[in-house]
Amino acid sequence: MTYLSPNQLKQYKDEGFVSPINIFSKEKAKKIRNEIELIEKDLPEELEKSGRYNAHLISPLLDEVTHNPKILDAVQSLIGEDILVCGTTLFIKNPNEKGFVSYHQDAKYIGLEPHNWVTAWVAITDSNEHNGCMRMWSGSHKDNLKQHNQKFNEGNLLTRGQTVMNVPIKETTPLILTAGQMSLHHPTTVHGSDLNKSNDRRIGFVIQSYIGTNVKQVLGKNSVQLARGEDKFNFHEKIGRTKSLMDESDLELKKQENDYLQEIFYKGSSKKSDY
Ligand SMILES: O=C(O)CCC(=O)C(=O)O
Repeated sequence: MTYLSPNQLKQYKDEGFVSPINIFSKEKAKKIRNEIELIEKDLPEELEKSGRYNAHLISPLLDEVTHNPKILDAVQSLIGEDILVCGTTLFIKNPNEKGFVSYHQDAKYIGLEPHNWVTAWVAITDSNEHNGCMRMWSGSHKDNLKQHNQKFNEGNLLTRGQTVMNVPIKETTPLILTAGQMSLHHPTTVHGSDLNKSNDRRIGFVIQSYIGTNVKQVLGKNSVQLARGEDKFNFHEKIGRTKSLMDESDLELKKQENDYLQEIFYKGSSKKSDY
């Protein structure tokens, strides 16, 4: 069992994140990367733009990561034993592209309430300061949600360029991970990431997020998978897990889920004037 240790729990409580946590080997990470790249080769647009959401529905290896018992043990330490998977996102930064992520709080736009949920960022390649790893504003989760300005900028990997202003970037903590490790962050921790200045891709597979069964989607709807325990609330429709790579019906399900997600993102946008 790899439930979080008292020190790790303290780090999460004090800083709003815990990292690094070993999950699988570098060799396993390479196999997962190969599967992602096979999908990109066979279906060139499938994982681009809004297609980068919910790739676990069409990739058996990403499904395996999403339901990995070591990850779930750590998540259970933070949100309890009844756990749903609400979605996943691939954050890929290719070399020589202008990809970055503006500083934001996930809870500002995802519509999941209450905040009994956590995001797991799993490194499929090494992730470090040179290739644009995530950076966390330690302790920022203790304040309320902050104002986000909408700053459209070519290269911003966030849909609407949601940006918290005046982040003390020099004081933020880089989450340096080797392939096969993960970090966990709190819904209100301010975080972002810089450009990839290396010669290789930086690939993060993000379970966004693991939610307690008591959590509702207040901006729209999205389906979930039961990851562990029991769902006594039944707030969300349940979907199954993929059995084969790029299955036709799984591709359709992924499209349906990603359409729901776009509605959530844009509903969030019109409701809140600061987006
Ligand atoms: O991958 C990145 O650089 C940012 C990811 C992110 O914002 C998140 O996981 O919430």
